[in-house]
Amino acid sequence: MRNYLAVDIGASSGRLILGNVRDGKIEIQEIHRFKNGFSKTDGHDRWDIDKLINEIFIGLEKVKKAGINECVLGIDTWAVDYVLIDKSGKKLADPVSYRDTRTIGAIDKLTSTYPKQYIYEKTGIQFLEFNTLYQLYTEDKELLKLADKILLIPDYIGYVLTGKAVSEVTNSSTTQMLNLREKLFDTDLLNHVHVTEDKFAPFVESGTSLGGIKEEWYEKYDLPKCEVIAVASHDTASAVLGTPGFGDNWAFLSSGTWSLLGMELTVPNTSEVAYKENYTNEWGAYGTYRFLKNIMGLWIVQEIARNFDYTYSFAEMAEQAEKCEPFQQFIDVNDQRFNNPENMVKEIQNYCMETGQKVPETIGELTNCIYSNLALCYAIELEKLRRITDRSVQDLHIVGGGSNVHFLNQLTANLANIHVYAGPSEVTAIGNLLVQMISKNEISNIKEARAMTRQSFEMTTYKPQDGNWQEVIADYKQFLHSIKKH
Ligand code: LFR
Repeated sequence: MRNYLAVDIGASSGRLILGNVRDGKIEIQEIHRFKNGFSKTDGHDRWDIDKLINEIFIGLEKVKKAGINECVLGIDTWAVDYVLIDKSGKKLADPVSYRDTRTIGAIDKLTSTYPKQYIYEKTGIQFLEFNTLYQLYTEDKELLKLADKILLIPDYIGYVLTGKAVSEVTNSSTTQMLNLREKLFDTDLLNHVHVTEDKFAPFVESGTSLGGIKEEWYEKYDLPKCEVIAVASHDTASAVLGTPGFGDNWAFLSSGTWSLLGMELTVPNTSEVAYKENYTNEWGAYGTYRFLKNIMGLWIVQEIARNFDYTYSFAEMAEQAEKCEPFQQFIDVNDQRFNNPENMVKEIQNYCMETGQKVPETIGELTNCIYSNLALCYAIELEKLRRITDRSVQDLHIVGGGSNVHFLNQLTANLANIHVYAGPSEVTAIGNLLVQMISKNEISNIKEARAMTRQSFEMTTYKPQDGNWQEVIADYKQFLHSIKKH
């Protein structure tokens, strides 16, 4: 039996998950879990990338201790952020987080000389101020000059482990610098941010082998023999691969630090309406596209937890939220003020005060306020998704850590009037493992992989319940309309 290992690192935590195929089912086991987060150094919010790599080695040593001497390994992380390395392969600085303020105003600045819609038609990627395009635009020019290569986070980790540098396709697409038609970095866009194509490592498909771990790491640590595979290295790409959808009429909601709501397409949609609604076409593994919308997601809840000094677990927060009445206040969860405020609780309370609404005070009220408004946002975006793609969406698969929040799942089913399947929660690691298993011919393709996922992991179903949901949605839309006017 072959052993597969998913290294899955999100913005708030990372884990190493061991996977096997046994009797036609996928089995997973968590080996190691650790915290992640950015902190201010040298004037910017930065990730501690060395610490993350060290955690991978700790996890790998645990694997070896468990008696596993050989495994395949894949790495996925969040998107858009990068490490600059010099000619000798050394990092020039710790990577700046996409939540850093350096890119504020960058979209307007760049697109004042380069039409927005033109960029969209070329790349199919939504305008988010933190896209790599704007990060490079605002990057320290001296540092950029010193850089031999720009490696996105999972590619950098793969490089440190194996010595082989690549630009894996799923994550590369999130830079907003790939040309949909040429299937390469768009040189014209690169010129605009003063970057040349040779600063990127060779472009590879998901499933490409990077070879073994470098000898020097075996000298330093007691590691199993590993072959590293560039999986669908964008965590959302892995999550969508791991989503056990069936047929053509399902949407996904990858629920973690971000809520990514969308559909898998085989042809990108860069229509006028997709552009206006700022939907993205991120490239998936095996020729697919993730047509989706970024919604602020559980980041807000994570920040509330932090403001309360982690007195409450997420399960306790959900429990308290459920005891409160939903829809006590409307907020636009995607308002930029919630991107990285000093204090999330105060930010929410100020928002409610400024808009003349009841101010949430307790942990239950605050969490309820976020869940209620996330569910409203999901319902509205699903409506848009149907309209833009002209497809009927019958099922919604909620996957990732957020799929454990019963209250949010039920609210979503009610407001969106849709059948919700919740789970698996470790979907990203599962998607990571699936690409490894397909590469090793243990599974033939993604259709078979999804069928296996359906058989291997439990899902909870939620059916819409009776209620005045349409009225609530109408009130919410009116609220959004009114704040836009101000
Ligand atoms: C989710 C995610 C999103 C991306 C955001 C920033 O973890 O990867 O897909 O838009 O983080 O990288």
